[in-house]
Amino acid sequence: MIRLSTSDPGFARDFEALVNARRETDADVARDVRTIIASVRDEGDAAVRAFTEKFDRHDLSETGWRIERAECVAALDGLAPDLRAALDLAAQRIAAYHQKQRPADSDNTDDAGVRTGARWRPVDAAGVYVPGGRAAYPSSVLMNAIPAKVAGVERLVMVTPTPDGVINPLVLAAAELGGVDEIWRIGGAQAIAALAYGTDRVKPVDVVTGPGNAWVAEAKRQLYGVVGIDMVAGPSEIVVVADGENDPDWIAADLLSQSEHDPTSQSILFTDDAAFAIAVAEAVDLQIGALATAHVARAAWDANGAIIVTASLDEAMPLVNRLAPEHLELAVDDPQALFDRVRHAGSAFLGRHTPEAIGDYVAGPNHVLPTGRRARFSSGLSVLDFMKRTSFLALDPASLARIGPAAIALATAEGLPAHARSVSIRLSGDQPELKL
Ligand code: HSO
Ligand code: ZN
Repeated sequence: MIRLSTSDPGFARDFEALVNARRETDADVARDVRTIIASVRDEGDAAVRAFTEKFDRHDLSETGWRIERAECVAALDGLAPDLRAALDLAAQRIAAYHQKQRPADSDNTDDAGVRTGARWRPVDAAGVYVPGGRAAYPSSVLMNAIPAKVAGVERLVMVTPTPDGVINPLVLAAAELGGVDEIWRIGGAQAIAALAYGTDRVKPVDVVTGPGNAWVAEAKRQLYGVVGIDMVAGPSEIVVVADGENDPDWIAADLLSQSEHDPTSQSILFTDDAAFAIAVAEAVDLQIGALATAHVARAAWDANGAIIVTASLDEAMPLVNRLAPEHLELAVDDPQALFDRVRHAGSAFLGRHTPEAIGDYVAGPNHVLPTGRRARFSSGLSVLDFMKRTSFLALDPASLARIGPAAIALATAEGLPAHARSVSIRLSGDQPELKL
């Protein structure tokens, strides 16, 4: 963890180093991923099966390629009642929030008599990637699947690796609640390639969403264009802006909630109270050892954690905007005043009683959010990621006569006479001669 203060002489340089620190894996996976994608494109299921055997250590022809619906229903029915109730609450609240994101179509006729508008429709098929191992989160299944279903996607496909053949029943239960239509026991870059190109077994989809490891992220990046993607996600991060009136234990817990995700996660505290900064650092050290995830949280906090003391919380806000964090907590009495100054953040958590973790699970907004300063130009996963817009226009003789001459002028200036002619041929009056 580094401690900085805006009053330090070298602050500007140190802060820029923090902003620019690369936490995403440096492993050169691009070449391996390119090979995997090419094999799946050329050899289809045979390649997917071979990569699954190599990376996940099971033979799909023995374990089966798909997980049947009955298995998901059984997983859901088998949940402990309190966990079932929690998952139900999460699903309901996520669905309610995302329902309000459904975009409105538009249809207007302007002063020139031209009718213009836009119509939104869902993609036909979407694929959701769900990691295996440590990051196999049922909450993420809901966060990806529910917006797709709210958008109206008819075929929602989930892919998830089952290393050594082991399936996570919580993920299956969440898939059932989220309305997933098809599940394949495949993962890694080979699963993304199968979804993008399609194989004999796995029919292609139009959009792939969901978090994954470096191979999955790279496969999404390389296949973007063949298929739509939500974003390229990096390690989790949180910025907490807190005054000295907070309980240091609460704020320490919030910082650790993201540090425990991954050794590359980042947690940063801004405070205007130097004594509080020390109290939080001590509270983190006390709490960290008691976590079952201590090894991950400690690695992340040691390598990427930061506590930054500012002269005022106002002074912190431009620094927060520079970081454009995935999650931003504003732990003060009047969070709205600070929030009004936030320009870049994936999701903001307002007030002392809004821990980030409540948004990870049950509040309603999506927890798939831009990381690595991508909140400068992008937003969390939404219903719109599963929809696209068709614009439309309709003219009649009068409106074409009003705006057509300008199109002819521009077409002529661009040296595109057929464009000009397709307009002029419809206008009454003199037609330019077609010289053949
Ligand atoms: N905080 C993570 C999402 C998550 N947290 C899932 C717990 N489970 C996204 O940044
Ligand atoms: Zn989380």
